[in-house]
Amino acid sequence: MKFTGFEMRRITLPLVSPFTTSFGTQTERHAIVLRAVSDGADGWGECVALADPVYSPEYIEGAHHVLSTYLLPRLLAAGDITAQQVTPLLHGVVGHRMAKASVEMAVLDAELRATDTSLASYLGATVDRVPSGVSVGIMPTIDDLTHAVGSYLSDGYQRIKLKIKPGWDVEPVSAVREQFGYSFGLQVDANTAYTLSDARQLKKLDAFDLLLIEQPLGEEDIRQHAELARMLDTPICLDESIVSAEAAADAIALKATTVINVKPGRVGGYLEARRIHDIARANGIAVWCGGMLETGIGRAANAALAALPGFTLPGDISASARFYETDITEPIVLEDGFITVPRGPGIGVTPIAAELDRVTTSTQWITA
Ligand code: SMG
Ligand code: MG
Repeated sequence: MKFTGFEMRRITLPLVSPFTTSFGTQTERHAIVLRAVSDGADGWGECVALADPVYSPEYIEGAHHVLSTYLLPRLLAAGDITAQQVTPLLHGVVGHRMAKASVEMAVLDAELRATDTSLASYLGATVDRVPSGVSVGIMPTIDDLTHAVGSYLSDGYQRIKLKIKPGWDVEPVSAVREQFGYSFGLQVDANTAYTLSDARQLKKLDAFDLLLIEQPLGEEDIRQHAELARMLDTPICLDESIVSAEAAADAIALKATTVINVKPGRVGGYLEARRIHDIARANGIAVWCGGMLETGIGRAANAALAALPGFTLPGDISASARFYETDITEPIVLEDGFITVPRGPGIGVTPIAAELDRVTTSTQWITA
């Protein structure tokens, strides 16, 4: 396809409640919505970089800059392209995977819409709905936490993930198990907040039959994760560390991870995400789809990815309402604990013009 331009919108969506992780509290989601305009259909992409470089080196202002200055001009200069060519074309720019992922997503969506194919069937989805999990932030008190967990369980969420950090780990997990029992999947996510010297504390989590502990140590601590994995019964799941299929293959080979959180943004796009799924599956490693507080655009696309056969654990793909009062697409909804895999052309959802306008804080066009 030949792309004539990209519309980049900066958007701000208020969260229904503050979301606290080991690296800070968010009260609104800042994102970039990208529209690829072509000689065929238009395509939509979303950049999942956070406002600040606290989860990974990328942040929204930087993503905007690299998109407008480097990535989109290179793509527009390339002429006729396919989605498969986006990553190789942008290879000369180092890093910036979340920014690159948004470009590939918009191009892929346009391509699939033009051929009336859904992202789900293009990727190789084998199910029509995916089990839904919810990520629960660090709360001011244990009471606040159990109240939130109780309400998500009554919504029907099949799995609960608790954010943890030093000082907020064994106590919240124990309180949730005590109050709600063992009949649902429970896991924790530290977002790199620990070091190997915390192994004894983390070992205490073994008592609560957790599905996994996500990214306890630093992004680059692959060997130390392997050491920790030998000490714990709870499976280690890497998130931040897995930035590519190569990183996934290495972490698996080094036994640093027995489960992988796949996030398309973190790894540079849905095609790389599928590669990680394939590598993990070939190695008997379970994967699940992570979340970055996506709008309906990313949420719909993540549901398509999570429908691949290696995604054997519930993902962080919750309903739009978990974070947003009003989404920019038709809301993604929870039905009996599942999210329906969109089967329309491309990502299967389109932003509602008035809603998108309402949350847009600035718009920039990059043209050929
Ligand atoms: O989209 O449901 C979601 C958020 C899931 O906890 C979530 N994401 O490390 O996995 C993770 C975090 C990254 C974003 S925290 C602001
Ligand atoms: Mg995580």
